[in-house]
Amino acid sequence: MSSQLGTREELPADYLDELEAMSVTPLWPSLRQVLPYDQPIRATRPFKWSYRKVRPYLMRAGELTPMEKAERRVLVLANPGLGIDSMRATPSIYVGLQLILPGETAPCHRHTPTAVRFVVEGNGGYTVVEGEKLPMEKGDLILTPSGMWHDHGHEGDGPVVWLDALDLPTVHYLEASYCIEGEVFPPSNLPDASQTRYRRAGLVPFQSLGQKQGRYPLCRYPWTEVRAALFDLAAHTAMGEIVQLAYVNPETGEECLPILGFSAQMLRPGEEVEPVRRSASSVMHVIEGEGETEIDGETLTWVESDTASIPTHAQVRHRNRSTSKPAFLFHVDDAPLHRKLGFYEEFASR
Ligand code: GTQ
Repeated sequence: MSSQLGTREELPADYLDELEAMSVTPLWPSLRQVLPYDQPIRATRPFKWSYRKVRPYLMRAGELTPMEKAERRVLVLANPGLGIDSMRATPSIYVGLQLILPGETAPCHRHTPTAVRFVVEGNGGYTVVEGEKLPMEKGDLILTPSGMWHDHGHEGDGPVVWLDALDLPTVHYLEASYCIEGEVFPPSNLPDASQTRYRRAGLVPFQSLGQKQGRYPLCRYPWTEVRAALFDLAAHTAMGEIVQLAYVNPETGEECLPILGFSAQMLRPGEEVEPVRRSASSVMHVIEGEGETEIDGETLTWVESDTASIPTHAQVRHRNRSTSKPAFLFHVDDAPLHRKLGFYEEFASR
């Protein structure tokens, strides 16, 4: 380790002024801010948003702001450690709760950021991605990859709410975030690809081997199937070992999307698990159940539909508080980006 580094105060004022006039700055006084020892400096706080608390304000937004004035009626879950205006739950993950009321439509657009939706409550919502109509039932994961036209609608009764997760912070940071408005695609009458082309793991349409689709092949992952698959995995996994399934591209087996990754985890009644400490940041959303998550020594308690931020490099422990019912968590992380950038890491427990 190098010895104590020099500070700005040790430098002559005229020297610093002349550097600044040239838009030049010395590195060494700030070096440890950008290259700290052993672990990154993390502004992101372990933080939980209670759905019970936020929901009334989302419903109020439904009264205060018509869809024409919102385009997307969303309350953004902004991590207090990152500054509420930066609209980030973690350095790379944007999440918001979107409300759509019966009969409403959210206009068709496409944008450079990639979005996914995870349905929180209500029936009858749908997203159309370039003509493919994707039903949105509680727990379903719906993908709208970068550049694909999409609009939302609601044909049922009562409010429909979903959690949006976007890679917006990274795309915006790159000064590459923008959106184009378009005409609504006429939805096809066909069921979505999760019900037709990709019914089971390990099976893909034969023709797809010869000619990959230009577009992302599967934009809906129904919760009923993910939940059943978690039960089957749990039946053959020792207690205390992690029961978690990653959502992947059925044609390549790789992560669905370039920046953010998605997975679903089951905690059996009374179970406590400690996932491996990882370099990636994440957001967890409670699909079902009640419990608590300890993040770097801070305990967040949670119930159904709550959402929480987990900083990079955090030590995490999840506990299902119920001794009779399973709990299910949906996770969004930025591991795909870390892997692409070559610095994804998992650490042995301390
Ligand atoms: O539904 O397309 O939360 O464009 C933020 C930006 C949702 C959407 C958000 C968006 C959308």
